[in-house]
Amino acid sequence: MLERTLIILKPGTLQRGLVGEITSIFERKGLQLAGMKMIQLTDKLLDEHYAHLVDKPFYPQLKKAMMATPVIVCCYEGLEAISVVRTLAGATNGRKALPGTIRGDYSMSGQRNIIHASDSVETAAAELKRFFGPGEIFDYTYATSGFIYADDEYKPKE
Ligand code: IDP
Ligand code: MG
Repeated sequence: MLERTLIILKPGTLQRGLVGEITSIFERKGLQLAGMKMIQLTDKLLDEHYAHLVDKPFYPQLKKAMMATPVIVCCYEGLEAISVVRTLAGATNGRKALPGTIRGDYSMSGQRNIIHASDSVETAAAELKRFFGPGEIFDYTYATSGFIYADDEYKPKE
């Protein structure tokens, strides 16, 4: 299924000068960039986004770190994009994530782990709505689709 997923380049990605390197991983994989912008996260946005973590003892620290600088939110599109990006991201804890994954290659922390990636169809839809307004996610034909997918996998509309 053609899916869209949300990726957040966390403050560490910006501070460590890794924005280009990390986005190039998605580009070279063949995912299509459908939206991208720099935003400052707020208490309200983070309490919604991390609703499953608000009661955890590490939450205040996580929130502070996520608001330390602006972040870049990205929407990438592709066949099974949600699970493809989760696999590229690797395990939550950078020390445990496998080499070859983004967290495995670029992080040493269970918390400062470089990127966020949506984990299901439902969360992707809710997260994209949370971070992108109307008109900020774009439909356009990726000229190279025919070299990324076989015709029986995916064919863009003419
Ligand atoms: P995910 O980012 O791999 O989906 P979640 O469990 O949804 O992992 O947690 C969201 C974020 O909260 C993680 O990416 C990480 O930054 C932070 N986090 C999760 N578990 C811990 C923990 O045990 N200690 C510190 N930070 C954590
Ligand atoms: Mg998560």
